[in-house]
Amino acid sequence: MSTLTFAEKIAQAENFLPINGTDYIEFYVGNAKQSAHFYKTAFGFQSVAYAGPETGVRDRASYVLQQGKIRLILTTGLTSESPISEHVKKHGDGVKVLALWVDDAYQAFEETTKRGGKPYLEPVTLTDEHGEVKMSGIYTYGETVHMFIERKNYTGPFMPGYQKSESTYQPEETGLLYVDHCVGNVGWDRMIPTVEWYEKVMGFVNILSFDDKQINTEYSALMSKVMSNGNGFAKFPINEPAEGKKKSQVEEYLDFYEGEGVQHIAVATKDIIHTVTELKKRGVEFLSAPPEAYYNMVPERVGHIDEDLKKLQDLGILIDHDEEGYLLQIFTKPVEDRPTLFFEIIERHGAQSFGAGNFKALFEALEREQEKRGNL
Ligand code: TYF
Ligand code: FE
Repeated sequence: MSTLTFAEKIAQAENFLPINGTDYIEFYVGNAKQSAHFYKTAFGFQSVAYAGPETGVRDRASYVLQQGKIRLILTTGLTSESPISEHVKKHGDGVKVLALWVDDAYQAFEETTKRGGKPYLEPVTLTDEHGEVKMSGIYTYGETVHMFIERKNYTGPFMPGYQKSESTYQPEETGLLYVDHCVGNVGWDRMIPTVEWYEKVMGFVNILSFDDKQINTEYSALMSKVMSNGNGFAKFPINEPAEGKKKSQVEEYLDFYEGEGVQHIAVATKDIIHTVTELKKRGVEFLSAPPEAYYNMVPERVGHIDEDLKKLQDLGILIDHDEEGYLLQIFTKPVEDRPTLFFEIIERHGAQSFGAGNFKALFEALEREQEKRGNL
């Protein structure tokens, strides 16, 4: 066991790619109008900006939604030849872009591509009456992309090419605040090369590892390593399937996504009881709660928590702790028909870890769903 704290590990990261946080997450979907409606109605996002035929963009439609610091873009292709439609045909709806807010998009491209990053978008400067946005991008695992977004003095709704949304339907927010981490699923023997890619190309450090002995319930086995940048604002755990009694949950993902991609997006809240109550009211489906015995063990396993344990149990919220504090978390079912992307809602009280103490309860709930789908 390493004796360094998370802060000490993170401080060892290189600093050639300063990151201020997640700028946006872009999904490629079959019907962006309806997906945007889902994220507004069910998750409490609000419309910010739009690009499409009405704004002079011919090949796609993109809806920009926001809640707290989280920006989502739902994008669809308008013809079968569109690369966006190709992406959706292969993967179903899923995450195409994890965009990072940087100080210098040209430098980010230069520093990462010279270390072996594969170019996706050469640096460009976009200008309109609201100012300037600079961007560039490189590929990460699968067909997923990291965009680097530099916005120094831009005052428009999102970026040049987008107009302010005209939607008057703005459901109340559910308390989602910022992106805590985004997890990628990669293929067999691909975790180590992906981790090394984040170290070499992005200057990230490995802050936590789980091997298949720790993450192995009756069936579902995986290995995981958490990568972080130098200030902890960008955290990307990487999962790889492992041999178990039956099919790993990561393998199920890879089969249905038809490749590597984003498995879950964890979003932070300051009041998980309120947030989850609201999400459930609006139809968001969560994995089933662990058994009674799990909650009976919490006082002994975790110690004091500020929240009413009974309320957490009623909602099926999981509780874990580390040397620095505790955390509360819960996982949605996949948000599309293919068993691929899902969301995590997380409230941290000091703990900077990822809920390893919940893996057994969580993966048993995941397996109950895998079983229903006939994929175990
Ligand atoms: O991000 C994490 O590491 C935790 C745990 O399939 C986790 O949220 C890991 C793998 C997985 C689901 C959750
Ligand atoms: Fe997570």
